[in-house]
Amino acid sequence: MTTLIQQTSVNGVTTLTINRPDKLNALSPELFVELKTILLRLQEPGFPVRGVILTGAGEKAFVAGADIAAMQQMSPEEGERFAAQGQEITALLEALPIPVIACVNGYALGGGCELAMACDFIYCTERAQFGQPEVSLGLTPCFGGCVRLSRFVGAGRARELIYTGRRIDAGEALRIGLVNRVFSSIDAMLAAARDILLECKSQSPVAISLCKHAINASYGRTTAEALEVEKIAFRRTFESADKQEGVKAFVEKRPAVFPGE
Ligand code: CO8
Repeated sequence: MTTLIQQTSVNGVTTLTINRPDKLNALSPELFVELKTILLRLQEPGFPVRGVILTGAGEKAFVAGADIAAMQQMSPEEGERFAAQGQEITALLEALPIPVIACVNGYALGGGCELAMACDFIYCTERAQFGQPEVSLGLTPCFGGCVRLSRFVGAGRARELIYTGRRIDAGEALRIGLVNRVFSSIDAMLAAARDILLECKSQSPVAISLCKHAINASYGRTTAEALEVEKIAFRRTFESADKQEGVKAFVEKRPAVFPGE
C-alpha cells in the first residue's frame, strides 16, 4: 500500500488520490516514484480496471505544482532529470488505454495543471483554480504545459496564460474549454466522474482504447497521417472479438456484451 497516493477500486473504476494535503499535494520526486509504479501496474494487460479518476486529497488543492522547496537546490542536470520524471508520468497517464478523468478541487497549478491535462478530460468544482505560474518563479512549464494547454484552449489563450502566469477560476476554465464540467461539491464531481466511467464501461474496451490512441496520435501529425492512424485503428477493430459481438448484437437486436478483446 502506497502512502503518498491512495488507491481505491470500485466496479472496475480506480480512484487515485494524491495525498499530501499539508503541502497542497505538491509533486515531490518521491510522489513521482509512487505514481509511476501505480501507472505501470494499470498498464499491465488484463489488469481489471476500466477507468481511472485522478484527484487530490483535502479541501484546498488538486495539486499546487511541483515541489518548489525540492527544486531550490537542484543543479541544471537534476532539474532536467526532474522534468524528465514529470514528463514520463504525464506520458504514462496519457497512454493508459482506458478513460482517465482528472477531478480538480482547489488549486491545479504548474505541474498540477499539467498532470490534469495529461488525463482525457477534466471535471472541477466551483472552487478550482488553474494556472501555469512558472514564469513567476523564473521557471518554464516542463511537464507538458507548453504542449498540452494549447490543445485544450487554443494557442492564443495558452500563450496568454503561460506568459502572465495568471490564475483562472472554474467559470473561466469552463468558458475556454479547459474543463468539461463544473460541480458545486467534491462529492458531486466524483459521483459524476464515476457515472461517466461506468457509462464508458458498457462500451467496447478495445474500441475505446483504439479511439484514445487515434486521438492522441493525431497531435503533431499532418491531417493525412492522422487519418491513416484512424484508418488502421478501424481495421484493428475487425480483428477484435468486441467488434464481432457489437455488430452481431445490433443485428440480433440485443445489448452487446463485450468480451474486451
Ligand atoms: N511546492 C511545495 N510546497 C508547496 C507548494 C509547492 N508547489 N504549494 C504549496 N506548498 C506548501 C506551502 O509551502 C505550505 O507549506 P508550509 O505549511 O510547510 O509552509 C503549504 O503547502 C500550504 O501552502 P500555503 O500556506 O502557501 O497556502 P495558501 O492557501 O496561503 O496559498 C497557494 C496557496 C496560492 C497555492 C500557494 O501555496 C502557492 O502559490 N503555491 C505555489 C504554486 C506554484 O507556483 N506552483 C507551480 C510550481 S512550479 C511547477 O509546478 C512547474 C513544474 C516545474 C518543474 C521544474 C523541474 C525542475
